[in-house]
Amino acid sequence: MNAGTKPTDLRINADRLWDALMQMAKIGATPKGGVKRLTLTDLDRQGRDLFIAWCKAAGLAVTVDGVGSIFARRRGRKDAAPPVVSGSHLDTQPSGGRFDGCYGVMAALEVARTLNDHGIETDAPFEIAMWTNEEGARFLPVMGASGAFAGTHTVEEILSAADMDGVSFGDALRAIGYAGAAPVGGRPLAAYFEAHIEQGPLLENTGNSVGVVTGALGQRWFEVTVSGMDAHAGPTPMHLRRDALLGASFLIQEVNRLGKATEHSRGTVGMIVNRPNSRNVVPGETVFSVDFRDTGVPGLDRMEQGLRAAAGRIAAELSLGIGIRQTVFFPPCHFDEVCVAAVRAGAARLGYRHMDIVSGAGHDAVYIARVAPTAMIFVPCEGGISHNETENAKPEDLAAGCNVLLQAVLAKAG
Ligand code: HGY
Ligand code: MN
Ligand code: MN
Repeated sequence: MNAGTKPTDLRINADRLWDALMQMAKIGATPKGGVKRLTLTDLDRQGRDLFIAWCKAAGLAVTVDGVGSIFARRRGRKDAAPPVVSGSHLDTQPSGGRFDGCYGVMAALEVARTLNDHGIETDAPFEIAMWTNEEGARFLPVMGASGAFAGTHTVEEILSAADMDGVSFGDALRAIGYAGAAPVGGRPLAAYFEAHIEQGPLLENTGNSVGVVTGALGQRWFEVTVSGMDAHAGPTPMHLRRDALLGASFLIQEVNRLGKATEHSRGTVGMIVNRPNSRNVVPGETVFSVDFRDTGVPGLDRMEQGLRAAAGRIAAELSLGIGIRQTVFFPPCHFDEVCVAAVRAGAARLGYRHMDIVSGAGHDAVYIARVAPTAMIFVPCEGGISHNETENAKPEDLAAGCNVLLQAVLAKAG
């Protein structure tokens, strides 16, 4: 480090960070300016290859674990010590944006590049983590790889999951050449920090550049299967039908009503498959997703009970079978006080307007918080829009969040 450069004087290279984001956004770029880079597709492979090339150019040692998560390690003076880790994900939603996930991986890379620029040696090693399949858009469970690292899912559970075409996670992982040899989890981390866009409107509406994330909503997801009977849309009288899609429509209304019942609760149906999905056939089967979120488990329980009660009524009224299978559950999480304080101190020291905030979205940090002291850093995104191709963020806000990340990492890595 140049003599006289105090750690608090350090700043990341905002242009290099923006450039890395725009380079990565080219892989899976969509006509509306978003990114479609579904996990374990060839586009994901291209993004992973580019990320690894950048890590190697920065002198980092790269390993891949058994569910495809990538770790890029920068040596520390005490190299046997547990590493300080920062990262996020490179997979996107089908209509995703340029920043969700990618920002956290590129911000961690920018931290490593900045430490290199200034010849800084930290006590603890610094590692960048790129977690496979955070989004859960192609394979359940959501955040499956960071969950496996934290022991919330077995490796077998993750590898055996199948997508809508019946392709298994393990086969897709091998097909892109990222079935790594490193064990999944089971090693200590000194701390984990994840930088991410807020994906909501709070920071922008209150004029804050940085969100000090204190925790995240709990989530409970279901797959609902409504079974009726395929029938001809003409000769079949209305009162003799067992219309699965009609039953699903009443349940979908109920999910929305349950989500609206309190200020912090959320209820969403995002995915639906209707069979046989033919214009003149009464649908015999409809399968759809339910995503409940709340600040407390009692709220999740309330919504589950409401869903099951409504299903019982609708099944009886319309002579349908209705199956409800839980696919994801994690309680609300509270991040580590010391790590949260390091984020808050970094924002204050650098003079950024900041506020404490609870994440409505799940993140890999939610699972890593179970095995390591963890905190997150949010930056605003335009209009709070995300999981949308128009997702946008300002270079100066992305730089601010990355500068805070650098300070938090230095505070923990020594
Ligand atoms: O669904 C979520 O909260 C995250 O985007 N996976
Ligand atoms: Mn994300
Ligand atoms: Mn997302």
